[in-house]
Amino acid sequence: MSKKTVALPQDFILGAASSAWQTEGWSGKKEGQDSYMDLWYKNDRHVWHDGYGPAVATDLFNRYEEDVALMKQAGLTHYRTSINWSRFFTDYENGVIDEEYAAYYDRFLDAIRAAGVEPMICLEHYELPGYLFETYGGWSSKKVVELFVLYAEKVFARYHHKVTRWFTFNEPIVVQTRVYLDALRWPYQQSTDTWMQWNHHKNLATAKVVKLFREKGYQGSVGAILNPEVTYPRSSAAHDLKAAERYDLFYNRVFLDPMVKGEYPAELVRLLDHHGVKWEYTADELAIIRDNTVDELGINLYYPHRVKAPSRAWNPETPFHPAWYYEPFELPGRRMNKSRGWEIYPRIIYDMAMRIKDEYRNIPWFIAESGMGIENEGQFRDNDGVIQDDYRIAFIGEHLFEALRAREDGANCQGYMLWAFTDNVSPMNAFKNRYGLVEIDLQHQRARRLKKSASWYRGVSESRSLTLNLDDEWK
Ligand code: BGP
Repeated sequence: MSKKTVALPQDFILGAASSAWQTEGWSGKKEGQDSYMDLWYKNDRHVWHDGYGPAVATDLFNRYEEDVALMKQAGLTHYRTSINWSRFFTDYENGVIDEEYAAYYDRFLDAIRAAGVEPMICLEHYELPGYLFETYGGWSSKKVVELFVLYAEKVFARYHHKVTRWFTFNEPIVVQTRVYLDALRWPYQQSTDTWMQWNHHKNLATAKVVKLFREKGYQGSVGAILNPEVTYPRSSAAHDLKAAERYDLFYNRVFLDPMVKGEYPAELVRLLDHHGVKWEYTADELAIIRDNTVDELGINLYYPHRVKAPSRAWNPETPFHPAWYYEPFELPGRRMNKSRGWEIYPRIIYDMAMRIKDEYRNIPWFIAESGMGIENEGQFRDNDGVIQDDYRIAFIGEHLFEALRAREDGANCQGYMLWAFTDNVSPMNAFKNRYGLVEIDLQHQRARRLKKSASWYRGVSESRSLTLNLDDEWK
């Protein structure tokens, strides 16, 4: 059996991620504290796998002590999650804090830190308050930008001595893409204008929060967690290259450029204008974005995105959608995670790292999510009841290796975080695909059990070295 071993730099993050809405459950939640995700679940429960959703999730709210102990056992150096905006206030307009929820969060953060794990906190991981969604159309409204800044102000004031690494959003492009561009999620409205307005307001909100954090003089940093997709063209022919370049503009650079370089790509603005996409922005807003770029990025990387030039003309009755410029391309023979339908291609980590190094001033960044959701994981349970997730160990090993290789080649990659720490609730897929180092056993009152990968992860974390079984890669 051939093996190779690589060292992890001493300060390299080896962590795991999750979010408030996917774990905490509704215990203690008050009337009027629904998030957008809660509203979607309440309005459209039949699309959620087996009816599971945010209502109980992993019941973290009641079980965080147990989970924090497991963080230690899994060897995490860092843990990323979010604060639930929709539960943090009883009055979003006036910033009246829900003391009960805020106190829970105090205890949770204290426990994480006491376990020697560093918390990293997102202000929003899709937990836009339902009230703001219904009253103002959510991120369509400049009022909501102001209320988000108020929320950030209150959160920083309360927790700044417990948390130093903050992030405004997790995957800020996702909700509006699913709801307004592709109309795949409740309330199923197609409006490319609204999609772009949400994009802009989330960029603006990020810059305003960065500004606030600096003005207050808090110690630490403010970044964002983005999900740019490493986009490969089908071929090196001009029409396929253009498809990839346009995809990159609409889905990746729409956040990467304003957040890191302080401005929207001129070509993106031109194309939006050309296709009549209407979004409201002012010179003052663009100046705020220009002057307040983020300190660091977390990047979620799951699969490669492959495109080709479109083969059919656009239906003139269909409003503009970026797919005007591309069609998905499936690489014959690609290696797949069949449960999730995502291609596995660890090289995306290295390629993204080099792009950030060359095009985004080598800003500090880390892999904020990487992982493998597997259906029916119970089939891999051994006689002792432990899930033998060797496929996850191989997946992490190969992806982590690419991060370390990139770092040796000058990338400013600060670490690797697995999605997810425990199994949890995915949008719609709920508990179907299991991602965790820790199993949540739904048949036994959500009992927690470390999977084989958790012990392996701890070994890597403690030894600061990764050993890859090269034969595994080619099975
Ligand atoms: C990311 C989200 C996570 C998580 C993950 C897994 O996009 O930030 O919240 O859900 O994807 O994907 P999925 O839940 O779709 O299987």
